[in-house]
Amino acid sequence: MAEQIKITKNRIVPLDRIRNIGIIAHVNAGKTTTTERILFETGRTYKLGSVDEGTTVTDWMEQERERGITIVSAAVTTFWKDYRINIIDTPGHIDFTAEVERSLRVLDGAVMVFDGRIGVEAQSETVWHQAGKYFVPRICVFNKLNLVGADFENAVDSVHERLGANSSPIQIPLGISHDLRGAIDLVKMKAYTYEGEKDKELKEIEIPQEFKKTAEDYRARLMERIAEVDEKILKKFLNDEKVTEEELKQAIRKAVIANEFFPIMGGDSRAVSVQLILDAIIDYLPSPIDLSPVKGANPKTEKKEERVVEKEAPCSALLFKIQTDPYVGKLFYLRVYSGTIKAGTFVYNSTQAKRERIGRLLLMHANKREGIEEAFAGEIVAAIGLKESATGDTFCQENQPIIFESITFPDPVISLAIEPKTKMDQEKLSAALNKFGQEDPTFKTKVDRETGQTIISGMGELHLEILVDRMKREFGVSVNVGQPQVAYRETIGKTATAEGKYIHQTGGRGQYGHCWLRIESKKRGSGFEFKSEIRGAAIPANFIPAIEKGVVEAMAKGVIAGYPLIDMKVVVYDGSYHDVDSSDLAFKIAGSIALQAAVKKASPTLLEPIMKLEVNTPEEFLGQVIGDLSSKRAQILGTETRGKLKIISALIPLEAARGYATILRSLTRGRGSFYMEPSHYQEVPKNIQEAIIAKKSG
Ligand SMILES: Nc1nc2c(ncn2[C@@H]2O[C@H](COP(=O)(O)OP(=O)(O)OP(=O)(O)O)[C@@H](O)[C@H]2O)c(=O)[nH]1
Ligand SMILES: [Mg+2]
Repeated sequence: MAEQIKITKNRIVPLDRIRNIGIIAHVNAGKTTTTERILFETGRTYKLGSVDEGTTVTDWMEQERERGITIVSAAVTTFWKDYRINIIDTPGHIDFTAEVERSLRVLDGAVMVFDGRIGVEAQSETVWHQAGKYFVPRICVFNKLNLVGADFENAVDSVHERLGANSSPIQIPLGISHDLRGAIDLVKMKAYTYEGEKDKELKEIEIPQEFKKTAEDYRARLMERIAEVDEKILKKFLNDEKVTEEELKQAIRKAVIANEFFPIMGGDSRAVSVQLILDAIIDYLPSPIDLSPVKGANPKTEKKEERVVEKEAPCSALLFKIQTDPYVGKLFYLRVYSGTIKAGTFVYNSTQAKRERIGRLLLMHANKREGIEEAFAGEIVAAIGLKESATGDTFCQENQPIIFESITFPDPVISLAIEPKTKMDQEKLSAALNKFGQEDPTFKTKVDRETGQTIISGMGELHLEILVDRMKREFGVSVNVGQPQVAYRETIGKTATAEGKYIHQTGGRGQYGHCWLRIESKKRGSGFEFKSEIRGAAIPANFIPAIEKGVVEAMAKGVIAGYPLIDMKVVVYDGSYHDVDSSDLAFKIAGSIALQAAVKKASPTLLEPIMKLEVNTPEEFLGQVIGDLSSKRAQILGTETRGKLKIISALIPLEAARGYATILRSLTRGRGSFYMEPSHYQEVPKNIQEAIIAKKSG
């Protein structure tokens, strides 16, 4: 049974005492470790868990515990000094980027964790910009400063250099590596120390003599950076007037919330010093009201509208995640922005213009939950009982509709053919695929027209491997798995028009669907657009959605090699109908026929995923590594030196980068490492294209 717990006896706190925080970072930086220690320090867990032993609260899935990585983001609630802190621990692996994206969409602030031995890494940059897209205020934490090779100075510089962020430490470590024993707070100008990882107490002391000069220098730098963005501090700074602790704190807070300043701190995430992170979250990251009012658009008037973040306002919420749960069915995660949502009542899904009943409401704490009657502005809760709502939908009061900006997810880049081992597995497989499709917007599935095989696609090999593993464990499905394939796309090169006719009139009621389509190429990454330019009565308006459906279905199937068509605009501009014989079905088929015909005339072409690649290698192997990349259709963007390593940035087709881990290992005798993530889609060179199409058509 799912454990029932009392998460929050005193969950209702004033809005300015709520923090909705995400922990985000490069893979393996220490997010889960930090979260676990936070739960320990705040008394939510009595025994400190460890990623390495598979005993943390937030990595609760079997696969997470076995592999020591985070796969799904987990929300936990905790209390610190009368503040309620809701934390979402996110995965770092790029294959699970959807989890980060949706978390960032609904969080008010983030703690960005970096490895203090390396500084800002390639993926840190990606996550940083992802957070920037949603304007999420961030605190930078460098952890693992207790380990050999930790270098705080270098880490601080890397934030400036690689992220271009206005940043400065608000705390510096007291000692480094084996000698790390606390931190110095540059706002209070006090030191905080502890003995070792087992120590439960953080003691405030005067700054030790040998650290005074460094602390003063760093404080001067902090003042300078804050003066750049705060007039009041600037004035005092120029006049050499004293700035009080409270004034500085308020100025930092204001600048952080405005995304104008990013405070840096650091330490050991496995020590009592994470209390300092908790204090920083309270002091510098926004509460829901700091971000009030929230903005959206009225679906009827399309005018911009706002909602004040308070309990009494008209309700509004965003559905950011759906998760199937073995005990209660589907959990729909909502961020409530304004007003109050009550269990057992109807809310309006303004994105789909449908009413939905909220059966129950739950507060989540990793995989534990507690039933509640009402959810208030500022909260993140899970609802049960919704039927048709999808990730990214807005809920609101029906007579005061608003739609918030939805969430966009990247396209899958890699696919895998799977085959159920027995007939019984087939049925269970459908259930599993259905569930994964709903939970995970970066997971897609389809049946290959020629082979009849089921093709699943996702963000990377690890992503698909985990899903196949979950099929086995959660659904008891055994499947044969093929080799991973690159997920190509199709698009068109020019405008074309074509006719689609589906007309059968042989006694009784016939079929009559007829339309003319014009298709136009769109900018890469801009997606699909459908428009009707039908004037007069060529086709009655009620059949237009059926044509669109036919178009969408045909696009999903592809035309030249069976890969989905993307980045195009489809306009229906003419056609005809029959009073009796016309139906949705006939127009849908006509739409599909017209689309296929038009694409054939529009210079169709294949697109392939291009990956952003960063390789770290000792200098002695630089030549070989670059040589190898050049032979793989890679485009070298540049090389730089970081410490003893050379860093190569490149763009490389995913197809050419397969098996790169093995290749790099042999090229660099195991001393090189790399990071890769999807960048964009690009046209496949014609000669390769022909080979792919030939292979596809047998
Ligand atoms: N000594 C030390 N080890 C740490 C610290 N933070 C994390 N670790 C170790 O680093 C490894 C990765 O830590 P995680 O907390 O799983 O990292 P993560 O960022 O959650 O990883 P993903 O969620 O998979 O991206 C584990 O072996 C931790 O024990 C730290 O501050 N000090
Ligand atoms: Mg983790």
